[in-house]
Amino acid sequence: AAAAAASRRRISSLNSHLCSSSSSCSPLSSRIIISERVQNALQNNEPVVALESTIISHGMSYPENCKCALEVEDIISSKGCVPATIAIFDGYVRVGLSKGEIDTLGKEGAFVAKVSRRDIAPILANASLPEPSLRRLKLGATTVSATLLLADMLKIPVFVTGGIGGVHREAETTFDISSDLTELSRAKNTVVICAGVKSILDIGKTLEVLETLGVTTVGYKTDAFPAFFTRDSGFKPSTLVNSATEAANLIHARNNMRLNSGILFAVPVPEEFEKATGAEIERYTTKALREAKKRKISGRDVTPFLLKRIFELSKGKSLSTNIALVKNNAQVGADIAIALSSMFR
Ligand code: PSU
Ligand code: MN
Repeated sequence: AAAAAASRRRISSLNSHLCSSSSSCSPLSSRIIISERVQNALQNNEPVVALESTIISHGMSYPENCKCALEVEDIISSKGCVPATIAIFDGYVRVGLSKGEIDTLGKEGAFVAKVSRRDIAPILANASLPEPSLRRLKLGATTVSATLLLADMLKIPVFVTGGIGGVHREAETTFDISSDLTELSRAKNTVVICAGVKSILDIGKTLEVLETLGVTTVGYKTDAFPAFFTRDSGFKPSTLVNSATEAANLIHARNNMRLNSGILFAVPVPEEFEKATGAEIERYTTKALREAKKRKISGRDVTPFLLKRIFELSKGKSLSTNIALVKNNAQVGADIAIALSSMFR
């Protein structure tokens, strides 16, 4: 009860932060609990970097997932920013997690729901069930789409992840297009930092849909759009920046024009990690895609299945590249968050 009261107090003071700059504003939901550290940083306009939790529960295996999540938080902290990992626990969206909570998300894989925008209300409502079942879980890991909409609500300027969802290969028959793309088109306060789009997806179609949705795609120090495990997908982003300061200028121009649409920064994996994987990963991807089709895997299970199979087939090689690029993205995200916050000092 004391914790709930403290969190209510924090929310009401955060509401004044959220409402200070615009005339049309709605107070924050009572279903959101923000850690004290994140709350203080937001109020003092210190740089905060949001992080997703599906990458922990469904994107990597235990214990590497938790180790990676904590190391990413440390990288962000050591740069002088505040990390804000987002997930859903027992009826509350939680922003800023403890080590123990991150461990739970990583360990309880099967008992953690993969939550995109459409799943937020049901999982919050499940908290009132006397007994949760496998189909109605209370613990949720948020995807890029859910994390982005929550970060945007809280005006957290930067959100770092590994790879985003996109248009799946053969989407012309399956219609499988990640809600990450729609959410990117809506994000007016938060930008996303990723390592491009995995070739489990159709990268060309993904970029076409992002263009249609009005999302600015930005190569970070490159004019090649990266393909997650490799530095060049063969496709081009819509623009490029050569530094965190240039990135902050771009974000400022977007905000200043009130464009209300998203920006996706794509940071290529550092070269030394690309060499280890490239062509080999493509073979495993093709194999994993064939298996998924044969087993009739669909809906939200597709992406986790493919990621898991590629990790297995590459015997962990793809995992070490994945971890390296997420950490690299964390560095870049922190730099951009710092450049942005120094513009407003
Ligand atoms: N791509 C990755 N790693 C991931 C994901 C995608 O390389 O962990 C996760 C992210 O959380 C992303 C989600 O938001 O998968 C997309 O799922 P879907 O394709 O079902 O929208
Ligand atoms: Mn999908």
